[in-house]
Amino acid sequence: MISCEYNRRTINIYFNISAQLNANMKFCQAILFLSLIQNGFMLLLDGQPVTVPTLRQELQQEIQQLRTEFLLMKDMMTTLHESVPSCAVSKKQRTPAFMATLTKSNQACAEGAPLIFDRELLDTRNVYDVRHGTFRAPVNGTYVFTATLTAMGGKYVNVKIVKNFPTNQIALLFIDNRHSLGNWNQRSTTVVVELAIGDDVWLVCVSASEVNGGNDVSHNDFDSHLSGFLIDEL
Ligand SMILES: [Ca+2]
Repeated sequence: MISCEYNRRTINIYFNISAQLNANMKFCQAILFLSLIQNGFMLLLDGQPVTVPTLRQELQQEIQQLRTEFLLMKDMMTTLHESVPSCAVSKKQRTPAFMATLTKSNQACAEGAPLIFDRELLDTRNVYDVRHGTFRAPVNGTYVFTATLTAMGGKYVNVKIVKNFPTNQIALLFIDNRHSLGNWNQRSTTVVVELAIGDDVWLVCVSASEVNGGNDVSHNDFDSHLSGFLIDEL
């Protein structure tokens, strides 16, 4: 506490942190300056008379002490972060999210076979296995998956999104161009599912299909793709 006495009136100033200390010190010194000019003045610090230079020195020492304590606390926080990564002060991990495309033109897919999106464009938490076309949930939570498929004219596509087992269907994409030789079609589906950590999601061909993709820096590169992300961790 700093006490400035002026005409029998006492102004007490309390401070807790160094930022306020600087402002309070200037305020108190201003009161002292005005008082000396007009009516005479006595300044007490903790009940003892002090001069301005003494007061300044006391305050500078206190500021230095607060700075030292702040640096010590900063070191303690760093140590805590390194020793307990999962605690509240740790850095937040990135949200799981991936995006992959199909690179092959008119990719054939047999009944019961996986449809593998083989060009990975995004995978924030290493959740998508581009070799097998599978997503694996890194945490319990609610996830969104979107699949987009393109069929050339005359082609047929019947593909499902599955969870953990080829028989456990959670979404379906169907395109029948067999009687429409000149027309291409592109279709999408989006599904929202709850997954437990370790659950797998991938695409399986319900019956023999031909899905169009591309990898020649053209619009065909995005004919067919699969993406997914976490929206709410449980
Ligand atoms: Ca990956």
